[in-house]
Amino acid sequence: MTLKSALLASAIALTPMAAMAELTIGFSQIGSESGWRAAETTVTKQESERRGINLKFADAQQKQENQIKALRTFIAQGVDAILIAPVVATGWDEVLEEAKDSDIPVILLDRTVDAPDELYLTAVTSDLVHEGKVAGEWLATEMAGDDCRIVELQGTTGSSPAIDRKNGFEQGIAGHDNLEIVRSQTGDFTRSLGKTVMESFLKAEGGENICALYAHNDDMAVGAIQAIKEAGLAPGVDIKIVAIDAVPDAHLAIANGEMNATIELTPNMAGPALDALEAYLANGAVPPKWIQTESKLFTTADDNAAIYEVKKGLGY
Ligand code: GZL
Repeated sequence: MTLKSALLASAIALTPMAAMAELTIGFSQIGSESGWRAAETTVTKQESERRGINLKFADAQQKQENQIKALRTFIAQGVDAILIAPVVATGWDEVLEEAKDSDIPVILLDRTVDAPDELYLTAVTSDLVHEGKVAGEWLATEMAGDDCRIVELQGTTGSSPAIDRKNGFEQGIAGHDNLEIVRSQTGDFTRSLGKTVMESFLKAEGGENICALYAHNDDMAVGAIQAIKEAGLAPGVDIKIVAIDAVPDAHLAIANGEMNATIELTPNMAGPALDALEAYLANGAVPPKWIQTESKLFTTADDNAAIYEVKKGLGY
């Protein structure tokens, strides 16, 4: 423990609430590419306010260079800690070293980085490979041996969820020779590009030759649903659809028979992150390098209309 964190720990130990209330934390958010991302931002601000934390928020507009600039600004300002959702997995070593040299703990939210783990305090994420595997296994069960030509909408190129969810899905369908991924392309986690790329899949393959869509997030799936409808096909029936996030609009699509399954990703990564940070700063409790959030499968068997009503007011 460095002198700075020792002094901070002693200050917090003496007046825990007041000291937490004086914490200033920099948050480098990717942007607002999806409903889930918007919810994560909302929840992070709520969790910070609840703890009396002064949160400095920086929206990177999907650009890594903007995140690196934001981190350097936070370091220059001498913040007490940094939260970052890293848009891609590589290119962080230098700026994370700078944060470490300044004794500023960094916590990763919802995505990981290809960097030595001593450069960050902990990562709060789901098991992204497991999410993809659950999606693949769901489709294998759903198809029950029938042939199925699958198209895949990948997340942001080079991001850990795009890499891991693709690998996980391939693990989930492994051994099922009736399942084949015939097209796979990034939709960058957005509805608009998800729609555009799905239109190109339908044109290239012919809608009647596509059995299922696997999208790395619900927003791309919702965009694809629009494309499938405009092609005169029934999403959820002519083309089975499985995705990840479990945002309100995914539950609504499933309730309406236009989508078949989604895997939930909690938008509350900040709660566990700030709890770990509080314990670290207060008494030097070093958290595990990975704080895993749970993943739950939702299908047509669930009361998606009711779940939609609950979730739609939660900041998505
Ligand atoms: C996954 C997260 C992804 C969401 C998308 O942990 O990084 O980013 O699944 C978001 O909705 O764009």
